[in-house]
Amino acid sequence: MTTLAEFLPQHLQQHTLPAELGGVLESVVNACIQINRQVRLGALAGILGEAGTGNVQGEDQKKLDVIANNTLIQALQANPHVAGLASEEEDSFVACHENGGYLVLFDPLDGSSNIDVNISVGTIFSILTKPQGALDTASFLQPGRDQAASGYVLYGPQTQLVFTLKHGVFVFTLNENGEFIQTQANPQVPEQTREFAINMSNRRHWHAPMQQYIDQLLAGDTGCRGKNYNMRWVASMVAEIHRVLMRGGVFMYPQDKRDPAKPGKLRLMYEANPLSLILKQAGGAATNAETDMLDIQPEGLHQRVAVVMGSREEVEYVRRLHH
Ligand code: P6P
Repeated sequence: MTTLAEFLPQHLQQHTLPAELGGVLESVVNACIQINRQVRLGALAGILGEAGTGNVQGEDQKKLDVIANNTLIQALQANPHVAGLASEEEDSFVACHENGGYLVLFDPLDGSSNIDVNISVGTIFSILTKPQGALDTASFLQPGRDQAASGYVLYGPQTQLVFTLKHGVFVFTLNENGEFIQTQANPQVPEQTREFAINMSNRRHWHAPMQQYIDQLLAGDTGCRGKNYNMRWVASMVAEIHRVLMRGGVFMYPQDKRDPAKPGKLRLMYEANPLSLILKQAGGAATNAETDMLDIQPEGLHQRVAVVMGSREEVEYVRRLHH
């Protein structure tokens, strides 16, 4: 049974990765262990319900959104190798240590609408190398391909940590002593799938190619795809993507015709890029339906993007329908 504390130094050395990168990952993980304690207690800790505040996304914040956000900010500000951080919950980036070599972006508690009804939520993180020169917003606007590391913690029936330092994907499960124990190495996303995840209630708002694709899946073995499909929708991206990583599937949040200026609901920097890197490292695919997700040049910290990611065969099929 390998603990994270045993695994990380070996992995860093094996791939000649900086110890500081491991230290930044550990700061994120330690914050998530604290968040986990609050999530698990729920009402017993008096942390369910609305915080009575809103975030830059125009969303009402849950108490746990604020707690998770503050926990991560405090943990990262305490690490001298963190030059700056950007949170989905914060208007702009937060400068930390001038000589730090890394930037950390995170969605502190994704899927938080599920918290009050005891459905899985997660923390998503992305670690970038800080570019030379003064820190500003542009320092964070790096394509997903340039991430140094990314991952998530899923607060589900088990609390699991999944991350990549771009040399494979590793899965750890939190034990009763509060230690992450490695439980899987290099899961691979199956190339084919019979499972798709989408919020069907938005069908009338999708563009024609996505409507066409989903209708083909719903036609099952009577349609051109020649096989029956199953649908899942948890409304918690971390839970969906973990399922895709473990058993395949295609997760989609398409562009909505109602707002042509808004390419999608999900955030490029805090959701799409970190989770796309994980899936790509595990043999999956990720696009905005047109372009490889990791090639998109970000234009803003809170940029939104359409998302199609998971089993390669389906993602490529969707991409062809959009060309
Ligand atoms: P909808 C959660 O709010 C989130 O950002 C993702 O975790 C999730 O996949 C999606 O939005 C759910 O969106 O429109 O179904 O509530």
